[in-house]
Amino acid sequence: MSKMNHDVAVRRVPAARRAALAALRAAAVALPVALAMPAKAAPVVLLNDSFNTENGAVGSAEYSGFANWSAANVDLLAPGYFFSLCQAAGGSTPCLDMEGSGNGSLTTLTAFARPAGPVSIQFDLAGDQRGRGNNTVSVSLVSTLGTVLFNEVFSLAANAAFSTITRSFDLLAPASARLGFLSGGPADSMGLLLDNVILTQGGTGTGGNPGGNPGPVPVPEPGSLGLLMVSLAGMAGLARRRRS
Ligand SMILES: [Ca+2]
Ligand SMILES: [Ca+2]
Repeated sequence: MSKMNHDVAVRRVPAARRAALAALRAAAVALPVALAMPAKAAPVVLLNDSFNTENGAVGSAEYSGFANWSAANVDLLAPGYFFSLCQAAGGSTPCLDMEGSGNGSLTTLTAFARPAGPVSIQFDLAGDQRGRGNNTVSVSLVSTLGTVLFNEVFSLAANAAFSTITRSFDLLAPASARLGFLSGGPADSMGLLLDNVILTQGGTGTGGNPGGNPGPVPVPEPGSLGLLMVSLAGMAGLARRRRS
């Protein structure tokens, strides 16, 4: 095609057709961009504590020698001290009774310095297994400056077996924060049972069962997926027009 003929051809293309072609060209450009988008960052496990090796796996009342936690009024339930309660709740490894001689507390020794972005807290919680009601556990993530970044109070029936609870949320700003568990309810030396605490940056946890399940497989963001579909449709349309 000579330059003159080409210019004439361009002028004869209706405006709507030119706009459509421009959109298709844009989509064709967007396709490699969509494919080149980095995969969603893999979750980073900041803490994964089964309590299984505490105190040489020997149960202890008012245990405070935790590897990862400062603690008060928390019982380590393991062979030698009421391990049967963990088992009654469906567990097979040491767990914690969140109420020792009084309501207890656990706070991570580490203040986790985190950028803004998603954070997940996961843990297994069970009833006290001794017929006591109204026991609670308050779960919190509190910055070293005292800002409460997350707080929720959980309550379970006395006979409730372990269930895995996961909470995910976004840190709106960078923070250095500690994870804490605080029990409440009637002071009767019987509290909710806790096990398998997992703190994750950037996604959900790695599974609450002893041994841990693989984390969820990352899927493309809806935004990039939509862009990809638009691009593929555009390429297909362009190919059809070239054939016709
Ligand atoms: Ca355990
Ligand atoms: Ca109690």
